[in-house]
Amino acid sequence: MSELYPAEVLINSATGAVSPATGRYAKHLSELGGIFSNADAWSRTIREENDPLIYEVLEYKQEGSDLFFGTTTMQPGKIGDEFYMTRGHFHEDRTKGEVYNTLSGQGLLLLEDRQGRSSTIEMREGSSAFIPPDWAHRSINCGPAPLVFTWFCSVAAGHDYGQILQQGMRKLVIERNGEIEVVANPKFD
Ligand code: PAN
Ligand code: ZN
Repeated sequence: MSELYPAEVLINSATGAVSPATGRYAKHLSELGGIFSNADAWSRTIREENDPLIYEVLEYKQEGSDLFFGTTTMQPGKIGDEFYMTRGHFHEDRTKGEVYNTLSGQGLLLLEDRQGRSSTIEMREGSSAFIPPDWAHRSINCGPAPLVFTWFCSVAAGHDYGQILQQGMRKLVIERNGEIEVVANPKFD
């Protein structure tokens, strides 16, 4: 096993920049096919807005560590009446949970277990969310500015995207008459 060493990592609350970062990826709208209910609005936005950036993930991980952490920075926007969101996933290892801490912006963390129970936790500056093992989680930017949060997780957790990608989640977060609403996903009726 390689040797682990103490490290200071700087995180910018407004931009989500992680310094030093050991990994990063970005998700543009064209890479998020099937997660938004309105497929026409999805393809129109890709065309008209030139495939906008939806979110970026930066991480800090030491080789051989059991823990790692990083940031997710989500842009504001909507596809039809649904706010920009992450893919959402269960962890591959069903015994591993996670912690999110919101640094700036406002959103909702949507959670769901395998029995179909749903929960939402508000994401706002200073709020931390405990994600229990085996609860799927998706973050949603419901505000006008970027939503920036840190996450802390076990390296062994892994990501299982399959079920959420195929079935969606039981709740949708939409804007209706200027209000943020959590509504039942008609796909589950
Ligand atoms: C987060 C998420 C990140 C992007 O680091 O992976 O916010 O969301 P998706 O992975 O659902 O696209 C996390 O929960 N890691 O376990
Ligand atoms: Zn996770």
